Amino acid sequence: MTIKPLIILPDPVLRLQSKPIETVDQAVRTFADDMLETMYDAPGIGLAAIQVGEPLRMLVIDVSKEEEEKAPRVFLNPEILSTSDARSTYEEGCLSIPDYYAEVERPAEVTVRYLGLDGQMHEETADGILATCLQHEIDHLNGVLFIDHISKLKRDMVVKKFTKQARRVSA
Ligand code: GNR
Ligand code: NI
Repeated sequence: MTIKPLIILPDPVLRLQSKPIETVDQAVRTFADDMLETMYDAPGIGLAAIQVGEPLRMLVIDVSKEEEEKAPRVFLNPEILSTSDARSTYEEGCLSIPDYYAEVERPAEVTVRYLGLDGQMHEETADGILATCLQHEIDHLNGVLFIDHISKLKRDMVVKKFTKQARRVSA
């Protein structure tokens, strides 16, 4: 098991379109384990493969509460089949945009189809933080970040701050 370094804004890698996973083989299972370990170490409640530099349609999620047992989930090639008209707002953060949080409104419920590590297709309707997290992660697979859902003024401020920070770090 390996903790992988996270890709941070404004790295253009975060804007790539991720590619479908063709077969569930040992390499895919090992990579899923590495992603889970990286997510728990961060810590975060979700992680998309592109956040560790792999443009693959894989995401991991664990929305269990601290006092509960761990509930690691792996979604391969997830697709949103439908969304509710009802919306919900959560304060979102992203491991690729450390220490920045903003409220984002999204559909309150989503039905997703995905390939599991068992090699089978699954369908599931999610609500609450799982619905929000699935949408946040599926956005990553399409090169979309949660700051794309806030005002341009706020987004420009965040991108500018992280661009300056990246310049300082590499200088
Ligand atoms: O750890 C995370 N927390 C979070 C909180 C609210 C909405 C979405 C998230 S996902 C985020 C981890 C991450 O960046 N996943 O891509
Ligand atoms: Ni994120």
